[in-house]
Amino acid sequence: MMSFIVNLLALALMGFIVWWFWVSRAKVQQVKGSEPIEIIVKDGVYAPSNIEVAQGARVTLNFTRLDPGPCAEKVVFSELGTTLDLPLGERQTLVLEPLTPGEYHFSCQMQMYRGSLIVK
Ligand SMILES: [Cu+2]
Repeated sequence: MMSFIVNLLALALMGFIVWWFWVSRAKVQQVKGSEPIEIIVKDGVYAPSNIEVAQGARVTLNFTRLDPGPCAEKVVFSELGTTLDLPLGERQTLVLEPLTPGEYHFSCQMQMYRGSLIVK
């Protein structure tokens, strides 16, 4: 009986690990070439929040804000020194020239909503 419980716990742990890795990988959206990326701002998050783009490609980000919170009204790209205003319900486009490889963060003004752009 005891070994049955231990096996069951081990199985549950394995399931949890598989789920954890699957979910964390699913959070990164990979973009091919220079196709535009649609980002929805809703319920305190950017979806997708982790975006991977290829080096040398122009990056087009389309933000649509559905979150009425005043916090969501601007998206700030701190490393790039760029800010984009996000009127509620309107799709706003930001075009970035090819970036050097690295991670570029974007957030709301108070850094509560966060995302990153990974250039590889
Ligand atoms: Cu905020």
